[in-house]
Amino acid sequence: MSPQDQAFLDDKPDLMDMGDAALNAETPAHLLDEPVTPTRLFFIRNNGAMPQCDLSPDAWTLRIDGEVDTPLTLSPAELAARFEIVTLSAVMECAGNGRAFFPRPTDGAVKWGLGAVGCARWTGVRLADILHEAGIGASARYIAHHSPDRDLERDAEALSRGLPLWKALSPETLVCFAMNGAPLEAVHGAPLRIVAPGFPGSAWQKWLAHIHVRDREHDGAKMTGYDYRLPTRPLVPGELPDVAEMAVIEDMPVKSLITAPPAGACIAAGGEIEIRGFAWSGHTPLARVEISCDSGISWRAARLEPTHERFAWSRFRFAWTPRETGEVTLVARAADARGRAQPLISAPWNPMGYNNNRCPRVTVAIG
Ligand SMILES: Nc1nc2c(c(=O)[nH]1)N[C@H]1C(S)=C(S)[C@@H](COP(=O)(O)O)O[C@H]1N2
Ligand SMILES: [Mo]
Repeated sequence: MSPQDQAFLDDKPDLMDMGDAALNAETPAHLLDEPVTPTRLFFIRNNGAMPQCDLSPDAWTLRIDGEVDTPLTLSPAELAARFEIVTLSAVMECAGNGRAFFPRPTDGAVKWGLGAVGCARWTGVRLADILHEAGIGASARYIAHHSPDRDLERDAEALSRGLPLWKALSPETLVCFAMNGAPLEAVHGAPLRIVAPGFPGSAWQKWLAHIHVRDREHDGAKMTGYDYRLPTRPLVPGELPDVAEMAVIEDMPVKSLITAPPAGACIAAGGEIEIRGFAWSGHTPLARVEISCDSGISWRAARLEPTHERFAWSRFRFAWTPRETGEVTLVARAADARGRAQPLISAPWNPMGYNNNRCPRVTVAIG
């Protein structure tokens, strides 16, 4: 990490440095105990070096070109003045969250545990409104995003991802300028970033400077090969399929997180405690959460608090009175409206270790 990266981290003492060459830091699970994750606790994931240019809104423009009728160049102030301003709550999760829990090792530099996820309030304008203003060409299929952050090893963009046109035009997809009611911080993509609820965090392009509308899937940095892609057929763990058998991740799986009690807590037998946390899913709505207080042998339904926002996470609560002393492993299991539940051991192995939505567990001591 550069001294500049270190200074950003020093500002966020609760985050855990992942020890990567770029700035990557996750949130301890027990600190994710609020419906809206405070920005000081929100994980940071950089693929390369922080941009070295001026990130103030006054110094910034967003260029929209490619398969459009009228290329546009707009400042953040013009965006906010010209289009309807929208605020929504949404979970952002890195596709690599949970990578550390694949039983067989995967590639992918950052071995995220549980905390490369958060739920924030995002404010911006709809990407669809901007694209309609530019006039979407008949040949448009995909949009490509470009930013000034650079790769740490090669003279190249660090990350240039994009969205299929259907997602670019969905009402929840934003060009965002504020997070939790304040202008975006530098580490979270100031002054403009993509918000693409339901897609992995990698699609939430930070420091967005250029949108190029294309007639085919984007092939920018970390769009091709094994990056942010899953196999289209089941693999034997360790197997490296042909890259033609890999497809871009366009949806996040159902998942949950236990935020209380914290792992390692000592709890008195006979007293009631609350097991709680959050559950969420991608484009298929969340349906239910179950809790096991015996390592996954028996399960009971948790109370799920309704959320009025489609892509926010939902609080679950479960009252529990431990009777016997000893070590106990608590497990949560969420399922989506298509009946797909979190796997107990691991999600299917894949080369880069994406989308491991295995059931979260915390082990506590009953005394
Ligand atoms: N320009 C740019 N955008 C980016 C990245 C990046 O390295 N460069 N990382 C992506 C990834 S992989 C994730 S998970 C999210 C993390 O956003 P955050 O750092 O605000 O939590 O940003 C995405 N947007
Ligand atoms: Mo990510």
